[in-house]
Amino acid sequence: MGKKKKKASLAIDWVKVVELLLISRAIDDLEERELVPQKKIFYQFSARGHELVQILVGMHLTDPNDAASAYYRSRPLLLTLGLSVEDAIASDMARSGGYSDGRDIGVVCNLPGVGIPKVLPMAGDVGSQYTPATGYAQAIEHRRTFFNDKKYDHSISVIFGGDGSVATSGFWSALTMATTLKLPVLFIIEDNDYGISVSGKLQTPGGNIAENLKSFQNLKVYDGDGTEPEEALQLISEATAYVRSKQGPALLRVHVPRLNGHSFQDNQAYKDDQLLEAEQHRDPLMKLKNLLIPEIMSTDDWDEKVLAVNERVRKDAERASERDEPGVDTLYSVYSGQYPESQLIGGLAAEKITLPEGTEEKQPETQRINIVEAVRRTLENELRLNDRLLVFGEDVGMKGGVHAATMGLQSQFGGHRVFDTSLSEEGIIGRSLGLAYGGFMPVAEIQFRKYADPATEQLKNAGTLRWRTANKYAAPMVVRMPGGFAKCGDPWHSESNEVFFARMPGWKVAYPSNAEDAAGLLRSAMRGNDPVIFFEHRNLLDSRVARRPYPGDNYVVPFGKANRLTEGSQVTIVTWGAMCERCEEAAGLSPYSVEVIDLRTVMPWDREMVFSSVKKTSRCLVVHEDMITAGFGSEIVSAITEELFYELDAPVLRLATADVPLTYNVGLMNHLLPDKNDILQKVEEVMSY
Ligand SMILES: Cc1ncc(C[n+]2csc(CCOP(=O)(O)OP(=O)(O)O)c2C)c(N)n1
Repeated sequence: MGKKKKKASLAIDWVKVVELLLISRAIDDLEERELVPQKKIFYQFSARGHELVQILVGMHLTDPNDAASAYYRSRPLLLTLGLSVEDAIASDMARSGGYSDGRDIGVVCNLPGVGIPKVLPMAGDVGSQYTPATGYAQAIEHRRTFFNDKKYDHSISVIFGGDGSVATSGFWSALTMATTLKLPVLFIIEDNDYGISVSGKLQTPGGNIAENLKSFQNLKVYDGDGTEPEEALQLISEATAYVRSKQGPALLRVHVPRLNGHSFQDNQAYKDDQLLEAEQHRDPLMKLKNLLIPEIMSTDDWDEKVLAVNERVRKDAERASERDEPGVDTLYSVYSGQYPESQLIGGLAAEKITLPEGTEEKQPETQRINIVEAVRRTLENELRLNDRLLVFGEDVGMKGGVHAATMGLQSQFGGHRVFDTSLSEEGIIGRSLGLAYGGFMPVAEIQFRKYADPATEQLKNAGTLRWRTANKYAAPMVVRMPGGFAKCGDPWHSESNEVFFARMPGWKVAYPSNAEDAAGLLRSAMRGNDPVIFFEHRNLLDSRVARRPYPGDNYVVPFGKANRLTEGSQVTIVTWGAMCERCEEAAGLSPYSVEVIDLRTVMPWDREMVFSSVKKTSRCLVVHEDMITAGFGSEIVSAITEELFYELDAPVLRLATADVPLTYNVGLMNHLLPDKNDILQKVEEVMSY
């Protein structure tokens, strides 16, 4: 018996490794040979060639609070961490249960371990796995350092990706976060030289990310062959031990072959025969067999195992196919209150932490404050109330934010509660997801609404998270963002475009028009269990008209509850944000009796109040600042027309900005924005029918 083999046999349960690898192969075989051709499965990605590394990593995730962020080729990892074969196949067949209860494709995985290592919810976008998993590492770090929580003392976050994924902005954003903050993250790059058909040399110069990152500060780099059992084990043991020892992040690149097409449909015509054959010679299953036979297993043992595994997988597949079709009970449910129970992982609710509900009764102070101060005071109050609440973003720390809404909070609560981030919006929102998974309430600032664009992928995924994991995971968070016109406009700082978020399932959207509502809505959002976009209109931040007395430390404004600004009987104006002031002024000057409704939240919006007002007036005008085409006003007009057609005496009209951005030139900007004269004219028009 070779010396090397003895060492390997002592270090890990190789029989278990074999068993898991055979199970993974048997599932791939069954799916490819039968279930896909029979059209029982539509998406099939084989893990052949990648399994050994994933299984060995899975066996090193031993801490109850470890987390892994997986990939569509990660089934061997999930099987190692406890996924049942039946669940794996049921997910692929879109049957009930599984990862998503039939909502998502069967390779987009998650495994919500509570008190055991978990697999964070994957998303279909390559590269999107990196920043949430790094945010989870920040949660680990925060818990052990500032809560002195011993349960997280040795926990780590592990992220899997392919050679193609190292070109994504998510990868670089996460790498920056992990290395600047020295977080307990292990990046594992399963490098099979191809991203579908594209060479790894187009993803990073020379094709080897480990080589290129050797001089990256605060990053320990490992590189080796992911098909050689002992070498892979050595690398994985060292890399996981390094990250567990709190020395900082590490990156492990393992070279593996992809022993099949990218997915079932891919025939690999872009690889020549020589390469295809050479890849088969690197099969880790064969290398494992050579290592274990005869020292640890006999050939008969091996063959018996193969038969037993195939038999078991076939039985589990039958059970999976006998499972019910998923039900429709919660098919439309995207918010927390729409499910009978709280999510298993994410935010305070999953940890059974409850905050006071708050009250709609005001306890107003005498002095009027502006929106900036209302936001600052509310953040301050909630930071005091809830030690899981974290405030972060670009410049929110010592500077107090470019709009001064976090002024003084860092010195009061410390740099661990109120902190600056690197300049990556994808990082800010991805981190928020990870922090939420780790049991925190993230309150992120995006400096200007337009600069949320780079975070779109993470924002969308945060919104659909609850739905696509069938309420297993959720990421409640608040994302504050100033937008809209100010003393001048421009295409970058003045965008409103709230409709974009209103169309992202799972998000609630607040757009306060005054300081009192800002305090109440922000508090509602921070004590809630859903993700919220919180607009802070630039022109209202310090405006005289938006000032109100601070309504008290427990004051909340529920979402979906509009505010009637003026009572009227002849025409209803529905509006929100900075247009409220203009509509109210126009109502005062109008010869007609005008009812102005401030929606306060556009998602959800108060259909009840709007409909009852329009029933009374029979005429309606919707006014908003955002561009007119497909703006949120279109939704309101459609809803009123559908519901109240026979009650209307005139078509429901819209007044909004034309379909161009606002301008730097003040005269041009004012020309574009609806003003009180435009509103009066439009009221006249709606009354003229
Ligand atoms: C943002 C995004 N762009 C494109 C795709 C389509 N796509 C899916 S997998 C893939 C290749 C990824 O290659 P790699 O990271 O090397 O992983 P491998 O498949 O080789 O394991 C592409 C382009 C995607 N899912 N997401």
